[in-house]
Amino acid sequence: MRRAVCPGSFDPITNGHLDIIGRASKLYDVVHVAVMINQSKQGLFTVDERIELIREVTAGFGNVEVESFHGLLVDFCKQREIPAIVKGLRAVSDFDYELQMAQMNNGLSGVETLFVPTNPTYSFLSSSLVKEVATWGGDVSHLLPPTVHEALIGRLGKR
Ligand code: COD
Repeated sequence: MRRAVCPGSFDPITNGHLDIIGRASKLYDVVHVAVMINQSKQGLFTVDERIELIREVTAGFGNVEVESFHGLLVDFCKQREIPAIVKGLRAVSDFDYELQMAQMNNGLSGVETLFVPTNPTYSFLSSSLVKEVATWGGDVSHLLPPTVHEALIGRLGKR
């Protein structure tokens, strides 16, 4: 069984994330989506809400498992015998930090990182940018799956 993990904060999942997870799901038998818990970062959505949204929008792929993890990504991989991390690369600006993490993770445990070039339609897209634009009333409906967009508008409306 060939396994890989797509890790992230996913606060919330965007079409950019979904594109990478979908492409990984064609390359691997099982793709684990790991919502990594960062206690120093207050999210707009709780970890459980993010998991729920990811499960809903990845259900159609048929081979995606979603869970949260508190700790090092390499420990998540070790516990589940996952040899590969799949990451999307948006731009050269992503590369420096992604390379550092890939080398650190490989040095810590031997896990490999595979980079998938972003779909050009989503190369500027991040969860934080989507939240900022939506907060000020900008239209981000084309950048998120419909259920995620609905949840985002609902959450921002309640604040
Ligand atoms: N197009 C393509 N890919 C995208 C896009 C897009 N528009 N947006 C995001 N992605 C991909 C990228 O690969 C990105 O890395 C990933 O989705 C997740 O993105 P975010 O923004 O949800 O999450 P980040 O960047 O906050 O995630 C960072 C991690 C949680 C992966 C990282 O901090 C981590 O591994 N933490 C665990 C603790 C750990 O092991 N630390 C040591 C690291 S060496």
